[in-house]
Amino acid sequence: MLTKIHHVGLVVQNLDVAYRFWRDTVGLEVHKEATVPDQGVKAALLPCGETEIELLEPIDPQGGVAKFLAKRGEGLHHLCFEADDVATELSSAKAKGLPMLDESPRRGLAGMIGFLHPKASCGVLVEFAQPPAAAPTPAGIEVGFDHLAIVADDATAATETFRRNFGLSPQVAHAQASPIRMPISRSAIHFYPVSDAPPELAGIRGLAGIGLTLSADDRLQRIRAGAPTPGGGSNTSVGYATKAHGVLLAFRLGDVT
Ligand code: CMX
Repeated sequence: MLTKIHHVGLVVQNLDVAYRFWRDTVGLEVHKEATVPDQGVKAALLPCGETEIELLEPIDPQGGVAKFLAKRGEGLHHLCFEADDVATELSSAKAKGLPMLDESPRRGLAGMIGFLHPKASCGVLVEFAQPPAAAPTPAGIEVGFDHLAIVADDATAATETFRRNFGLSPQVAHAQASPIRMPISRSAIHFYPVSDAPPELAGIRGLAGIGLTLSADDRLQRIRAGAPTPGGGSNTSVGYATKAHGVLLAFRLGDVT
């Protein structure tokens, strides 16, 4: 079973530079940092509510992450679901005929992991991870993970793919609306059709942005001061108003869980 979004992977040029935004401005803590030679990265996990932000700095110029950075620049790279049994999830994906990158689990920063090919999920690179032990959400966190935004030519077809592949269901009230919201645990994936995506997400296909919940307005002001505001958005509950390290961010003030 897939239980939640374990992390969202972001490619950055340099971890130490990225920490200035994600740790020092947003206020996340670096929970783990390690070099993962077989993935060609130095990587860090920063808890954000019950999810984590994974920063990936390429260390192997021939690796997939280095190629991604060269072609697309810094930005959202993959979505990782937590699995209670990663081997079972990989076998089940294989049995469904999905294109696989890993047919059996291997060790990664987040525990035992395995990847599906992006072709399996509307161009979105998806990982499953089984962490070593169910880690409780750290206390005192002031920033939560609200949602991940995906833009697809046909958002309804994309949600059907995510239903088939990962067992997610659209929230009933959102099934005919835009975005279509597919909840998982305490967060959600929002699917926008290209024809009705917010202007900030125009021209993007696949992973498009993330929404964070902040417990205090002064943190929002700090983030705004620390990163440019492409759309000039001023509303705290709507709009991908800040872009940092290639990632469009939306904010909502509320309780962080
Ligand atoms: N999301 C979606 N598509 C991606 C992608 C990504 N993150 N990275 C590459 N692609 C696409 C490319 O755009 C390209 O598409 P087209 O053929 O339509 O142009 C295609 O995949 C091939 O890209 P490439 O640059 O030639 O790269 P490779 O085929 O060598 O590798 C991939 C791509 C996804 C197979 C490889 O990166 C991979 O095996 N990834 C899984 C492992 C991984 O990403 N590890 C890093 C994170 C580790 C961790 O979380 O611990």
